Amino acid sequence: MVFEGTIHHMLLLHLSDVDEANWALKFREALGDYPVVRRGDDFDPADIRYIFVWKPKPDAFDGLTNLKAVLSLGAGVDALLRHPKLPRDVPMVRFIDDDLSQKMTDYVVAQVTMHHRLFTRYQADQKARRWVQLYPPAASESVVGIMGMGVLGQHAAERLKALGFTLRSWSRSPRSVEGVEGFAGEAQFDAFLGGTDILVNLLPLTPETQGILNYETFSKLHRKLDGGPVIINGARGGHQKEADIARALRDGTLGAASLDVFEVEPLPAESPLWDIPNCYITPHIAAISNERTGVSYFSRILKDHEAGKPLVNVVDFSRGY
Ligand code: NDP
Ligand code: OXD
Repeated sequence: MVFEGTIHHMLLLHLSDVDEANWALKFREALGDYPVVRRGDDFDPADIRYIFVWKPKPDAFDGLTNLKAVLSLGAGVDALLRHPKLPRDVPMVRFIDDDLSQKMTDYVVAQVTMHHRLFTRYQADQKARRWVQLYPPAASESVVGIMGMGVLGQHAAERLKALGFTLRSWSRSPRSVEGVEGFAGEAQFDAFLGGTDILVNLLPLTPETQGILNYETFSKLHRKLDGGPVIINGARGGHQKEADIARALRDGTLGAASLDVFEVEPLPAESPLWDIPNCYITPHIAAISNERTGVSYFSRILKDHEAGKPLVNVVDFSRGY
């Protein structure tokens, strides 16, 4: 592939909290003679055509006057969209990847099956040396409600279906997926919750979905089984009200919670959630972007775009995802 005037076409990496040097190495291998630079390198910002970002600093977009696309390492772009200097006239491409979907599904399946099999209850019994045979229901008798029926929600639904769970979903627009009862929009939210035993959150964080995992939501869930309803949040901490989760876990409105994301990350040491036995905490590791597949995905997008093809998986700024 020939890039006209290569010196004026560059990819800039601006990644925080991940191994940027390694990503740069892999991008250089994949892109050949297409220049790849990092923040500290000597380059003219006007030469940057693509910026690949994760947790960008306030000056990330300064001087990038010839930017053609913002490439997001994250599948979720909520933080990026809140960046005060994000150029709103430049398209943003988010990460969509089989490896990422598989990892998120692994997380969701692990948590759903753990709660379905009453793990919280048996762990407490084990600690108390108590032998009480309480039979978990069949998978088909447990209704898993997935909020967010996009790339990740649909992937998780397929795997949970194969395990025999009864499934329902909630999205912004109606979604028709075989074997999944679909609900859409605010008007159907309560009906969706009313039949859900185990609630899985895979929504993007937008002004509409902020704080959606709150006490009122929990009190509308269905599960009457030992322990009560369960929530699993693999999406964003901004979706949840942690004070409400702690209260609901303590008063029995919720039976258990699996949380991968938090209002403040890292979760502060003084958070009450750490000490609640039926709260299962993981440090935002449900689905970490893979360097190999990430470089392959974004290199393909960059090369195609340089060759005149349209960008794919472009974020809709008006929807916020
Ligand atoms: P998608 O954009 O593919 O899917 C979003 C889904 O949410 C769509 O079904 C959409 O509805 C629905 N939705 C959006 N807004 C609303 C609303 N107001 N009411 C009801 N439904 C709504 O996203 P992905 O599946 O790729 O990713 C989901 C999120 O997962 C990401 O935004 C990110 O925050 C999180 N994530 C977390 C990771 C982790 O490690 N913890 C890793 C990767 C992602 P519609 O179908 O009508 O458009
Ligand atoms: C993502 C994440 O959005 O890792 O990809 O949270």
